[in-house]
Amino acid sequence: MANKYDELFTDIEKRILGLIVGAKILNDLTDIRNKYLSKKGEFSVLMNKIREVDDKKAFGEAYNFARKEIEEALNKKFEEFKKAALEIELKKQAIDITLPVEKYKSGSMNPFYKVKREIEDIFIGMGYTVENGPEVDSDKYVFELLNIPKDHPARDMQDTLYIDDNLLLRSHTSSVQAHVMENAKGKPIKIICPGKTFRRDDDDMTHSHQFAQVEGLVIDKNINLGNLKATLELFAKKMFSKDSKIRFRSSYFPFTEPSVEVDVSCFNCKGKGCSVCKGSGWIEILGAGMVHPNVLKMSGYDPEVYSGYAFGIGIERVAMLRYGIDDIRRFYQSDIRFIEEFNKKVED
Ligand code: FA5
Repeated sequence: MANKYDELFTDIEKRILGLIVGAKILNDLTDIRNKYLSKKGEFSVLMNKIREVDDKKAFGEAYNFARKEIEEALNKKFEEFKKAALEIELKKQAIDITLPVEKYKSGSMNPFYKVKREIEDIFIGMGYTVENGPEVDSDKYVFELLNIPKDHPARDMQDTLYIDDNLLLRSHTSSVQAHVMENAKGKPIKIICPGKTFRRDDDDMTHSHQFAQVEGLVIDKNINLGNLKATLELFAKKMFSKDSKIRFRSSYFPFTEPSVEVDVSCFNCKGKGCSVCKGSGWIEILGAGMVHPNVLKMSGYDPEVYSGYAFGIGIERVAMLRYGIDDIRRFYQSDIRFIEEFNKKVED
């Protein structure tokens, strides 16, 4: 409420309020506070005059009223400055969500390895274990223990790369069969062995001098051709499509008897005939057969008690069919555009 001492404070209050309004930065306000409102500040010391006045209560009220107005104006301005400073800071830190995102580059797996893993998964699902075998092996394992003695014409079909008279780059993963049988010491076997193979083949769209196979070997009592067929049929259905069919064509491998080439119904035309299957409706993917009694005998299994089947699947060929890849050489050229394109296809 107004009283007779109000005027004592009017001028100085106006001056201080003017300074507050004109303050440009936070420090200006601190200076004002120090200069006028600190213990010995110009405004604070006016309180000392209370000693000289007759109505001390009214003087005190007028002083406090003016001081409160100054403090309120000062605090308000402090808040304004703090808010402005915060806004500037927030703007600096703000994320511009309209900026284009930096493309996240993730690597892609070569389709060859995708298919290799898929093949492994399918057979693991059927109870097979995955074995490894040497890529450089001796004549004994690559040929002799597979019933391919020296000078056997079957060697010509797989003419391969020799390190010396005895050591060579394996021409098929079948070389792992005798190793596995040796280690199993007459016990039942159910394995697959994926790996690189090498042949002195001329490279073309479907042949490479280095390629990969998955060998399968099952040995136990009462294993028959029906088991082999059922296994490969399931493999084809899981690998290609549930409508896939397989066809056995009789063939010849010295280490199996009977021997078969296995075709799968063309995934593209469902057996009607198209350019992918060259009009036949079927595509060859592997060689297989019942393990030859001589092979069993040479590795310590009695063929009267044990029987078994084996198969050798060409991994690149399966990958080509699975993803419609037209040239086997694409797998080895490390062309990132090919791999990225393939990745898109799989994810679509
Ligand atoms: C063999 O290699 C036999 N060891 C398979 C086998 C195993 C038969 C067990 C019986 C029992 P073949 O030479 O047909 O068979 O090769 C098998 C598969 O390997 C072929 O069906 C094909 O998919 C692939 N293949 C063969 N040669 C090449 C090559 N040069 N380039 C790419 N893939 C090939």
